[in-house]
Amino acid sequence: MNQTLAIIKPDATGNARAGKILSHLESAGFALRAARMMTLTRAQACSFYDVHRERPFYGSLVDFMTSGPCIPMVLESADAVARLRRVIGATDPAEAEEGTVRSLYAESKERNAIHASDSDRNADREIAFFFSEAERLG
Ligand code: 3AN
Repeated sequence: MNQTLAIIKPDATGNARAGKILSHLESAGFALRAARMMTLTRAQACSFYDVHRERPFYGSLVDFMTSGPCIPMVLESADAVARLRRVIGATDPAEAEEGTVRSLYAESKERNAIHASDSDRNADREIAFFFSEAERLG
């Protein structure tokens, strides 16, 4: 068993999709180990997405991610990082495989409903960004 970080993004909390997405993830076999609802500050969003600082969509991404509440969560399963990436689908919902979270609930490449860590190393960093050891092991 290992853990990964997901974030239900502000588009999904804003259009009442958060519960459906969480249910989808639990039905796909992930155990919810920690979660909270919060509105990211600009400093938090900039830091979280620092790897994308040079990308043309960075400013817009930070605007979107601070536009409303999001729900960071720790999910656990065997092969959690790769499995969650498969379950959420491609970044662009138009390219996401049928039945994936993004094909069902995302609006666009930017407003794409959910984030998931893309490597074990980033999962460790992203989990630690939002949750203390006590919160995720409790
Ligand atoms: P993923 O979330 O599938 O790992 P990344 O890491 O390439 O995708 O991008 C991080 C986030 O940046 C995406 N979830 C999306 O919200 C946003 N993003 C990526 N590409 C674009 C784009 N071309 N236009 C607008 N936003 C984008």
